Amino acid sequence: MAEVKLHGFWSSPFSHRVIWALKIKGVNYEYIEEDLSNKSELLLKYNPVYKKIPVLVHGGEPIAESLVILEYIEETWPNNPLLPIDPYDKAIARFWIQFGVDKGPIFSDFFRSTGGEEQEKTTKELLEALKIIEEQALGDKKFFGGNAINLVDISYGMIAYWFKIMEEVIEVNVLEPNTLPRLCQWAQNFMEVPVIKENIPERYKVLAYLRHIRQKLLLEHLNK
Ligand SMILES: N[C@@H](CCC(=O)N[C@@H](CS)C(=O)NCC(=O)O)C(=O)O
Repeated sequence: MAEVKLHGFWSSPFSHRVIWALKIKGVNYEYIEEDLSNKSELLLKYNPVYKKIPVLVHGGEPIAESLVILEYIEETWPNNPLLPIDPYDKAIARFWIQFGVDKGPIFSDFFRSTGGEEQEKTTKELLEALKIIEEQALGDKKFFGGNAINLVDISYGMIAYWFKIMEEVIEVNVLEPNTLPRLCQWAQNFMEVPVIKENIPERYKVLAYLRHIRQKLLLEHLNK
């Protein structure tokens, strides 16, 4: 089999999407940790457009953007399918993955907001988006994929782990059993899946890292 390499960053939810998919498919790969403050020549060569991780390199050919990589993995290693076979069901799964992309900026706005009206606004927007995900995409299912996780679950994995740590850093709770009971239960179910819980960065390290980023954001805000 052609060699598979993954350029990633230890705390990145985007890297972890790819790691989870490769593990589920049983693909052996070499992991290359990038220093994002001093990106490698290879990363810049492989992803000259965005200069971001993750980048998957298969047989020397680079693929960038985590969701594009996930689709590539699904097509290249069709065992343990992560998308429905039925074209309509597949389109619906892709719709929800795209919804997550469209709502992505709300998550970073939530983390970047520094209190007051701005915080209230981003919290409200986030709650609305999460309610839609809970009611329309998840419903009463255990996972977005039904009884097992699929690419929708993997693409929303950030909500189950990193987002909870983000909430702790900024001391605002949105994903709570009284407001989003089914999504909370999904987060718990997702984190209990062996391939997920065995492949996440350590909580205390992510907490320290996000606290550090938050401090920098607050300082920037003060110096404006
Ligand atoms: N849309 C991209 C986002 C990837 C991304 O934001 N990667 C971050 C790390 S979490 C990165 O490489 N940042 C370096 C930079 O922006 O210079 C994806 O889904 O792969």
